[in-house]
Amino acid sequence: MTTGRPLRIGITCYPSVGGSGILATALGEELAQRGHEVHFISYERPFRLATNVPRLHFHPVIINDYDLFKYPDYTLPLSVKMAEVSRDHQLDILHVHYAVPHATAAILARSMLPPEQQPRVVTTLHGTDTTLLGRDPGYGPAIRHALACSDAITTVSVFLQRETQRLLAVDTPIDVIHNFFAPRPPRRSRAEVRRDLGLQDEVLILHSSNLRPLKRIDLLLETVARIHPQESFKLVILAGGDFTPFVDIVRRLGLESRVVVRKNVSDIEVYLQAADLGLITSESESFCLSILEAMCFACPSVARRAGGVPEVVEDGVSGLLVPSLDADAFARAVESLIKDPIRRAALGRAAQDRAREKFSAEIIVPRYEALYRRVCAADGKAN
Ligand code: GMT
Repeated sequence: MTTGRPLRIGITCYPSVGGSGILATALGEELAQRGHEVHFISYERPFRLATNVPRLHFHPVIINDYDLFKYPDYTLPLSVKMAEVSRDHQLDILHVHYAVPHATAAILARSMLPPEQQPRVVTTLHGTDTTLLGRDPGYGPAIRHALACSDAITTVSVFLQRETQRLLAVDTPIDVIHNFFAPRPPRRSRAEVRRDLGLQDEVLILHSSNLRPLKRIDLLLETVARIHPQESFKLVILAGGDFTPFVDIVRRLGLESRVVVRKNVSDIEVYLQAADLGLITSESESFCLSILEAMCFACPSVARRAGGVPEVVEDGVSGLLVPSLDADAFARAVESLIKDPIRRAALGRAAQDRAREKFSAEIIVPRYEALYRRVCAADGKAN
């Protein structure tokens, strides 16, 4: 339960499969459990958002399709809905996850309201909103403006804090609040899931991502094709995107019997508890929630040493980090853990301890609450 009066918090995020939406959803649920009123505002109900939870509300943004527009606009209807929810529910805070277009919409929403009805705007940057869109001349100035107008900015890693300062020249202090993951009890047993996947003694390697180019699915497949012996593992890909472009690579590499793809899985815990090893071949990650999800189930990952990943995984202690995007180096690291179940289990235990000590809801959610109270106290709104 919260200390101080419960807050009224609006949260906007992408509702579909993706780390920023998962984090925002979990944060909203945790805040509601701690006694705050939480209002999600998005074009769809976030896919992991529980129903029938006290103090948790969802407000859909309706987008009309006008022939006049070549490209449908989301930012304006979103800002109108944000202003409406802020006014009707007297929001203290509008917390937006992923700057584009959410932060811009929040700033616009706030300026539509009279001063006494304006919520404080907190923007959490998750990754490519800085590292990709922040570099784009068509977006960078708008992102910088929205950040400058936000009452607080957070990033999910020190890496992303520095990149935001470097690429967007932001003067406002940026708080680093790492991600957390609050696993739900799996709805099926490990043995059952492994049986369904056709597994016997093979090591289950798990990859979970939206499959975008930055995730380097080509390298992931190239890596597993180089693991010896091939019969020692199966790779399960939890795909939050279209896998069709990679089917030919699977065929060319002769991986048909080694790779299982599951699409748009919402109860990822079912697979996390069945996995032995995570494999992430992304060029960069500001944090990599997928690694943390696996850590919570004592499953260590092999990943590239880049971006914010070293803040999550200590190389050789709670996982293995590979210095470059090299399929052989990834394959040797994975192979070493396939062959050494005792080391794998030790890394997994350390990963789980680290997840609990550094990246649990108990540690992270109070940091967001403290931030909300700080920005509200700045104008005497909530104490
Ligand atoms: O930034 C993105 O590409 C999308 C975003 C998402 O919604 O999954 O991913 C980012 O946010 C996640 C949650 O904070 C992080 O775990 C991911 O590392 C980060 N992705 C990148 O930095 C590429």
